[in-house]
Amino acid sequence: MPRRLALCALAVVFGVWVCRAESATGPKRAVWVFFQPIGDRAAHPKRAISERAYERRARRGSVALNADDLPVYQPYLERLSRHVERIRTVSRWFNAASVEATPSQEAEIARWPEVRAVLPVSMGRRALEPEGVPLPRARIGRPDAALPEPAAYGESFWQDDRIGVPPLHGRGLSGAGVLVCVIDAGFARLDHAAFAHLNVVAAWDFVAGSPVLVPDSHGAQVLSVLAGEEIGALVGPAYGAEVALARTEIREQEVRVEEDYWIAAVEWADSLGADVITSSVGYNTFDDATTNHTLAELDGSSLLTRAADRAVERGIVVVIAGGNERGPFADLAWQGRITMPADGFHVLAVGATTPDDSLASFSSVGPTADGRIKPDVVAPGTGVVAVDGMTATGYTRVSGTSHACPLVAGAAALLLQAHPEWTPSEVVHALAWTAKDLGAVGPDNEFGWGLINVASAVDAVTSSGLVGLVTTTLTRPLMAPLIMPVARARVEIAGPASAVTASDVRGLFGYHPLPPGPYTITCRTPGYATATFQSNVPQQEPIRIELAAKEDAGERYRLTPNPATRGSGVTLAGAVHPELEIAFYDVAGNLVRKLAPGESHWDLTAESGHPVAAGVYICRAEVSRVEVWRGKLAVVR
Ligand SMILES: [Ca+2]
Ligand SMILES: [Ca+2]
Repeated sequence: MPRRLALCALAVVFGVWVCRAESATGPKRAVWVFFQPIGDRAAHPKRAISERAYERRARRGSVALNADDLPVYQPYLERLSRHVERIRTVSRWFNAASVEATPSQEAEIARWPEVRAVLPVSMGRRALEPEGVPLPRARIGRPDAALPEPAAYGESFWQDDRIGVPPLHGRGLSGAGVLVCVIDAGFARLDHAAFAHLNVVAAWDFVAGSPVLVPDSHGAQVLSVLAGEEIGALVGPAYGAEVALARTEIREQEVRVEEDYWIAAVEWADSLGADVITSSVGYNTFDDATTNHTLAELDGSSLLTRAADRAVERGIVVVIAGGNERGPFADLAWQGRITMPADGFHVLAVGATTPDDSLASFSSVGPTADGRIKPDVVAPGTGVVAVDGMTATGYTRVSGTSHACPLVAGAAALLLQAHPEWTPSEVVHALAWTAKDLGAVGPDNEFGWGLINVASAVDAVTSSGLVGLVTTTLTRPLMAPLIMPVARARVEIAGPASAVTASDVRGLFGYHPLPPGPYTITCRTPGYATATFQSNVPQQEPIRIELAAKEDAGERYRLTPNPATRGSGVTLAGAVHPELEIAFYDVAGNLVRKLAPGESHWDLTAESGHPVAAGVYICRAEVSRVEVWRGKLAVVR
C-alpha cells in the first residue's frame, strides 16, 4: 500500500495517471476523483461563498478568492454519478469528489479526459472519544477546594479561571458577533437549560445529509464547554457567540468516509463565514487496519489536514483537539502522538492539563513526522464540567483533549470580539506568547507553548515585551500570492536593552521582559534582504516583518549551471526559503532524487546512488506541500 500511495502522489503532481487498478474485478474501495481545473470554474468565485465569508477573508485571510472556491463543474459530477453507486462528498477546494468504486470503475474513470487523478481516500480512524468517562453526578466534586468559586460559574469556574476567562467576561466580552463552527459527532439534548440562550445559525449532519443532527452526548458536551450558560451551573468562555453545528463523526465505527465528511464540513463553515472552527475529532487508524494512517503521514500532508490549513489561510482560526493517544484506548503503534488534523501547519492543536497544571495522562504529544512541535497550547482537560448530554438539566465531569479544545476555541472567540481585525496568526501569536510555560523550558512536545491565558492574550500587544511575525510572499504564475511564515530568521532587538532571538516554524518570535522605550528590530535570514522595524515597549500592535527575496528579477529561482554535467552537479540558486523542499523528477514524472532539508545542490545521482542518465529532468520546489517553483534541467555528458 505505501508503494501504491507513493505512485499516486506523483500522479497528482504531474497530472499523469500511473495508478492503474491491478485487476478488473475486486471489492469496492473509497477513492477521491480529482478533476482537471477547467470547465465552468471560470465563473466568479465570490458567488460561491456568503457575504459574511467574503468579509472575513478580506479582513483576515491570506488567500484571495480563487478557483479553489468555485463549485465542482456539475456535468463532471453528473457523469461520475452515473458510473458509481454514490458520490459521498464533493470538495470545491480540491476540485474533487469522493466515491466508492470497484477496480474496473476506477480504471474507467481514470481514463476520462476531465479526470486528473484517482487516489485512495486518505485513511485513518479514531474519534477522540471522551476518554474521560463521564462520572455519575453524585461523584462530582471540586478538583481543588482551595480555588475561588464565584457563584455564577458554578462548578465550571475552575476551567474558565485557569485560562483567564472571568476577567474578560467582567469586561463585557462573551464572543458576541463571532461565529464558531463546532464539528463533532452529533449534538444531543439541545433543549438543555445551558443551551436556552444559544444562537444556532446553521446545522448540518454530513453523515446523514440532513439538517437534523443525530443526537450525541459528545458534541453536546463540547458545545456546552464552549458556549453553554446556566448561571450557577456552567458558563462557557464564548457563551455569547453564534454557533454552527456540523456532524461528521460516526461514533460506532472508524471509517475513512468520516474524513471526507470533515473536509466537507470545513468548506461549509468557510462558506457560512465562520470565524472559528473547533473540532474534537481526529484520525489515525481505522476499524479496517489495512487502511490506517502511518506515523510518517503525520506531516501535514493528509487531505484532511490540508483542508484545515486552507481554512486558516481563508481567515478562520482552526482549533483541533490534539488526541488522547496515551489513554487507555490508545493505539500503541501510534506512540502517543497527536492525531490528524492536529498536525496542520497553521491549526492550533490543543493538549489537556489537570487541575494542578500537569499534563493529562492521555494527552497526545508531538512532534509531527516532520519534526514540528505539537501540541501548540494546552487547556484544562480533566474533570471539565459539561452538560451530561442525556437530560435537559444534568451536568457531569468529562476528560479528554476533546474538552480542552473548546476552551481554547472559546478563548479565540473572545480575542476576535476584542480585536476583530486580528488574523488567525495574530490570535495564535497572542495565545502562544502569553501562555504559562509548563514542563521543559520553552515550547515543548507535551505542552506546546503552555497553558493559555486569554486575559493576558487580549492585552498581549501592550505587555512588557515585543512579539511579532516574520513572513514572505511567494508569487506563483497564475495563482494567488502565498504568504508564508519564515522560520529560523534571526531577530535582533536593540534599544534600552538588547536581545537576539529567532522566529519559530510559524514565523513567530518574541522576547520579554524588556524595559519601556523605543526599539529597533532587525531581521536577517539568508536569501532575503535585511528588514528593520521600529516599535515601542509597551507595544501598540504586533510587529509584522515582511521579508523580500534578494533576487528582484522575475524569476525567483534558477538552476545553475544548466545544462549540468556530472562534474558540476546543479544548484538551485536564488532565495532558498529555509522550509523549501526540492526534488527532481524524470519527464515521466518518476521521482529521481529528493534533496535533504536545507540542501540546494544535487550531485546528479539518483536515490540509489547511481549517476543519472543524460536527458531532461524537472525540478520542483515546494513549501508546506505547495509548489512554489518548477523548472527544467538538462543533464549532458
Ligand atoms: Ca468514528
Ligand atoms: Ca514548556
